[in-house]
Amino acid sequence: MTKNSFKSGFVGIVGRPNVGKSTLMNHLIGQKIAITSGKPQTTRNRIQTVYTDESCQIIFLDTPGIHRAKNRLGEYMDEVALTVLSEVDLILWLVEPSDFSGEGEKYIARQLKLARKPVILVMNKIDTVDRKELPRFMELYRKLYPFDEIVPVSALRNVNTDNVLEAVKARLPEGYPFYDEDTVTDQTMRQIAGEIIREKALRCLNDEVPHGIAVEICSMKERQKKKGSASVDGSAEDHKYEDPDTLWDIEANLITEKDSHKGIIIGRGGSMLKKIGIQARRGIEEMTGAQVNLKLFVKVRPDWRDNPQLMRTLGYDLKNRR
Ligand SMILES: Nc1nc2c(ncn2[C@@H]2O[C@H](COP(=O)(O)OP(=O)(O)OP(=O)(O)O)[C@@H](O)[C@H]2O)c(=O)[nH]1
Ligand SMILES: [Mg+2]
Repeated sequence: MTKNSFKSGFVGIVGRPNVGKSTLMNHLIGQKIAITSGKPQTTRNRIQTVYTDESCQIIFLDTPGIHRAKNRLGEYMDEVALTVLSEVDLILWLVEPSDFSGEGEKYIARQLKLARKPVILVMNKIDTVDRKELPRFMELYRKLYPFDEIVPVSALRNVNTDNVLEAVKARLPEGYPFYDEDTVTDQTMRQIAGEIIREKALRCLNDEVPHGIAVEICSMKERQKKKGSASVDGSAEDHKYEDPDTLWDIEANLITEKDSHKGIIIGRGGSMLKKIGIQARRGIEEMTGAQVNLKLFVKVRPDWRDNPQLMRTLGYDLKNRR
């Protein structure tokens, strides 16, 4: 491989909350790394993933949705997203297909102008509208910013996502790969496990409860199962695991801001916590390919989203950004 025949670079995925940034990134790399949910402000940190083929390597940086922050965690998330604009070779601005563009869109357009990078507008969720409307929506966005290209897609239904890859490839600089071809993400198993637990909590809970949740992995240890022993829960379904000899013991805290939320998270007779725990265990088993023994506890940390010290311990630290 010569340098001239290969392209590589960093691509930031930005936009308002809930427009499908993480869903798109997962589809582009063909693996679920970033968690997704129907609730806005799901992604809280920058999440790097790597796509490699024979002609290019694209390093995607998924970001928190840019929004009007209501607490320090929100300010942190906006800062993470805006910092990415200066770190990348190319930007994907994701929007939903509509004729609405408000202060949020104008703010993002201003930040893009300051960044002075090539920008591709990705109009996502086209499965939710009449296709005949798309040219009109695109025209409205074209007035906001001189995009290098506009690509309509449905990340959820995997429609046109190859066109995003092609549009990115066409604009990547020539260069060597930054990572070996087996590298998929910068996230550790511990971080991904924590995010899977948070995703299940986000999806199971309603109203304002999910936004105040954080996950703390207290311990995550791998051990060899004793030969001939049945599964921990006695189901003896070890054949379903890719790695049937390994068992992960995980203890984690679901952190919440209010005592009243603690009761909701635990649920009647512990039913909600059990539901979140079962879904999270299955998700982590898919990720590790091995059996998981997950113990979940609920802890109250009043107003942690406005407490820089607590935020840092929960993984939201600009100086040591993950
Ligand atoms: N109908 C439809 N829904 C989609 C599409 N892409 C994503 N979604 C849904 O939109 C919701 C938000 O998706 P995410 O990928 O979490 O959005 P995000 O932009 O990463 O959100 P934040 O991390 O909160 O900024 C989820 O319920 C997705 O299933 C799409 O193409 N069509
Ligand atoms: Mg996201």
